[in-house]
Amino acid sequence: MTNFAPMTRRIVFATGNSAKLREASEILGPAFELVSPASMGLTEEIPETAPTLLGNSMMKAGYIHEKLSCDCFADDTGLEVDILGGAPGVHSARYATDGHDFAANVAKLLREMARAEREASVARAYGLAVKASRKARFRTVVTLILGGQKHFFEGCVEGRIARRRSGDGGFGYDPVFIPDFLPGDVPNSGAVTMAQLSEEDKNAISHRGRALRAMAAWLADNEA
Ligand code: ITT
Repeated sequence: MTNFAPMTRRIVFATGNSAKLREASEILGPAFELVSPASMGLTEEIPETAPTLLGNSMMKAGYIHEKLSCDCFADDTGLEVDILGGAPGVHSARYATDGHDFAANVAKLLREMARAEREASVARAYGLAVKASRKARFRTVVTLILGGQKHFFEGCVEGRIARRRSGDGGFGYDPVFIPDFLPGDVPNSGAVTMAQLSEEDKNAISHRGRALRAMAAWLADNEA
């Protein structure tokens, strides 16, 4: 009997964020070997100046495809907070500073939300029907470039923003994001943050997990 080893797809993930790369490798599993641009000698920052998540994910994947002429994918992720009118959204990486300062971004988010809640309570005192919801969502848009053609995938997780940080897993805004549901569609009654989940549990419910599993399923269906 002949045994065929399962094929591994080698593909460049157009990111400079090592936490994302690790998560994506876990989500996609051994069927994929993810390669970072840095490991191919491309160490400059990949531009992401578009006004939308879709535009930025296309820009990042397009940049790597142009430089390295290879199949690749990129994700652009934003945290959309209702009381902030959808901010920080596409500006999530550089919300507080020009760099990717996770702690400063979280501090600014909590400050801005406290300010918006104070404004809403003043408005309500004057009889205005102003909502002050801490509801939020992470949204990821993935652009895959395969044989020069673009394909798009999206993933989203609904939740709310905690009043203080908890947990040291994950990265970015995870310590203040409370997903509505835990794996298995279990309601998150204990207000567990994304940073308090194991990597496996975060990936099972996360925006990135959903978008990348959709990409992997599409590849399995559309390729020999
Ligand atoms: P690349 O563009 O190089 O991939 P980045 O960190 O700039 O890395 P994004 O623009 O997609 O990535 O993400 C914007 C920010 O959103 C990111 O810097 C984090 O602060 C936050 N973020 C992204 N994914 C997240 C996640 O899974 N959990 C928590 N925060 C996340």
